[in-house]
Amino acid sequence: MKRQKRVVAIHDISGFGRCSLTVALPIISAAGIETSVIPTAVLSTHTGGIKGYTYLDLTDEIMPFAKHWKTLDLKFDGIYTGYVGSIHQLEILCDVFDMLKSEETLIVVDPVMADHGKLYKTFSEDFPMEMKKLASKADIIVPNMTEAVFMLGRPYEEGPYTESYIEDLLKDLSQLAKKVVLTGVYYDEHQLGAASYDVEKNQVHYAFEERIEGHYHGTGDVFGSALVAALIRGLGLERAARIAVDYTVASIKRTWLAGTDDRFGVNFEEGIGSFVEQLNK
Ligand code: PXL
Repeated sequence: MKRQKRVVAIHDISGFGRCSLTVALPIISAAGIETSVIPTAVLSTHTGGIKGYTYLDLTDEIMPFAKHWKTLDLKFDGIYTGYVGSIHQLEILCDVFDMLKSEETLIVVDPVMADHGKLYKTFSEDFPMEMKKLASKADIIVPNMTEAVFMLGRPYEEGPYTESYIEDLLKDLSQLAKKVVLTGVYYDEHQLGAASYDVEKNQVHYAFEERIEGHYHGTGDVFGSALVAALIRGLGLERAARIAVDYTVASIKRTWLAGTDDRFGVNFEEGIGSFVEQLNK
């Protein structure tokens, strides 16, 4: 009998606001993958535009989780990290990767820390260079345009971008990890999507969709979780990125039509069935 795949998602858990673990857990589980979690912090909401959130730091729990799991001899097909609360946590996670990975483990790092040219306000200026160290331990990295340039120490540029700009960025990012999925790519105002690059195949693929106005919180986590689910289900990088873009954009569209506050995350729940159908095709 085929063994069920198992992933560990390492993010914070924000009680309200549909991001990090409240997104990763349902999406990856819906794909039929056993999803374990290491929560890096517990917040009442995410930190993006909502004031007064609570924050319980769980730094001291991360290594004990990993050490306990080591005694259980667990095998992970994937390790997926997102929002990491501090530089100290990044250092711990480098060790956790070494403890939990095996030859078969796919390590996916989404270097969650910035968007639209700005670092999230909880992070200091030296955070991107420390995140770069974690990213360089990954098989696949999933930065947005801001995170990509910040890790490379380059200035942020507003789009629309040119193909040569994007492909140059992908090549530089591939010094960190052999596969790169760059989000927030656009060549004109009507479309938006992801560019993926596999250094071994030397291939760049694009997955574009219609651009929807507004900036919805948590879309990077919907995208990253869908990408991880598709890759662990055995799909190739190009197909996985296409499915993740379609699912994310459909979730944004549904949320936009409903007129929901953009800080409250996107309605990915009502599209989870169609997402799984795409994986099963
Ligand atoms: O979706 C990214 C994210 C995750 N977790 C927390 C955040 C953010 C982005 O702001 O604040 C706590």
